[in-house]
Amino acid sequence: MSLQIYINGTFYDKENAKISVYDHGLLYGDGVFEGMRSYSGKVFRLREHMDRLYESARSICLQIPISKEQMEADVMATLERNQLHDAYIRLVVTRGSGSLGLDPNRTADPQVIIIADHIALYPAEFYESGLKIITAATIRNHPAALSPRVKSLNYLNNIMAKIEGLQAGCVEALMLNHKGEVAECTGDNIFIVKRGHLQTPPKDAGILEGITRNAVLELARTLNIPVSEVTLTRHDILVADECFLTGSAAEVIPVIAIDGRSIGSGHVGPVTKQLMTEFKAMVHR
Ligand code: PXG
Repeated sequence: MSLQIYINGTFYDKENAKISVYDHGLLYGDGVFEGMRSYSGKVFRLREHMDRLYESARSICLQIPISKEQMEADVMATLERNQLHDAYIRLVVTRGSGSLGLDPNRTADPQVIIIADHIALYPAEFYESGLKIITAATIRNHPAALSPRVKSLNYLNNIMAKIEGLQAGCVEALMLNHKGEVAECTGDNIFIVKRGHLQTPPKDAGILEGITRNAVLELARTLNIPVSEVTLTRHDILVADECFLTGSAAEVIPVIAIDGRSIGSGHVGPVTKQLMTEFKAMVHR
């Protein structure tokens, strides 16, 4: 049986899961999304993903046609329908189709799409040896242009930075904010360890408030690792003892070099290793 895709409460074969070319999600990137993971049939922090999705939608004046509870149930139904236990779940809500033109009032039918698929993981080697990343010249969205807190369908900004990374042979790239401070990577939040102290940029650095980021902050507190959300510059990354990234897809992934320069020993550090192990345990609890 082919993969079953949810669109507005109905399941379609992957080949037949289609939306209009007039959809403003396609025409203008007008919509919001979430990327989630399920482990042994349980979606990690489903409620937090729902909260962020509905906040993203509210921020762009998009009324999601179903309740959070219904959406949660529909996510679970999509997993079940596809008999997936360890999956990647992409939830998309578009503004819907309408006439050409930016005016969102000319659309009437927001499309709710849920795709549950096998997850394409980074190779194990990245976790064992760590990633090498670069600093992208493309900065993160200016918060006064489009808040980075909104997980919108308009990801070109991050895609441009991703292209810079790929052209330099790196799968991730660091993005600075409009003030030149460290924001985050193209699809992951960033942490450093300095003298045993865990640090990550604050929400107002112009980042997406990652659900994995928040889980790692919680973990650190329970493990009595000193932690702060503090403004970081590229200098702080260059002189850090350890560095790692967090994201639903990547989980906790070590970074051992940036812009061709080793971070700390140039090997995966002990705090990073501890948090990788503890996070793995956490998602299965
Ligand atoms: N920053 C940005 C810009 C992101 O897009 C994160 C941080 C990490 O957030 P979470 O909540 O996942 O810890 C993201 C998340 C994909 C994909 O398909 C992207 C994300 C998550 C899952 C899948 O590219 N980005």
